[in-house]
Amino acid sequence: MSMTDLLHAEDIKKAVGAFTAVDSFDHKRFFQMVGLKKKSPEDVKKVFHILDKDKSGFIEEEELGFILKGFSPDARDLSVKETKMLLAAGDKDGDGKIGADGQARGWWSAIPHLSPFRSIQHSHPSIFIFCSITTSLRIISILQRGKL
Ligand SMILES: [Ca+2]
Repeated sequence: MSMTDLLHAEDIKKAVGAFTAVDSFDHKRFFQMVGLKKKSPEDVKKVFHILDKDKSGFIEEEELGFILKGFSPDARDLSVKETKMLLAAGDKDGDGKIGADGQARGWWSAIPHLSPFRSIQHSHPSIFIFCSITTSLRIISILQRGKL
């Protein structure tokens, strides 16, 4: 699977073109421009796996430097400064790499429907409603027993 199977080539071109100047990279704007914001969590994971060149399950610092090339082969590499900032934004547990799920939330938080709660609401509305109701009932029963 290639990036253009998931995202529009025209969006990729525009997004990559917007950050050609060194140190101008803004990951939130980039992910939005490239169309990730409109994608399902499954598709975002597919994009993640394309960027994970060595298939380690993580996007390590070396891979982050070439992230733009993952979208478009003729794009520039990120500067050391941009790479560090991008890593800091996505690496919430400080292990020096970005994971596909929880650890990527710093990045994906730029994509509102991908926050964990919203993603359940989005992909499994009935489960979401069920969980909301059971949680509410539990809170009510705790309150009734005066344990809160
Ligand atoms: Ca990797």
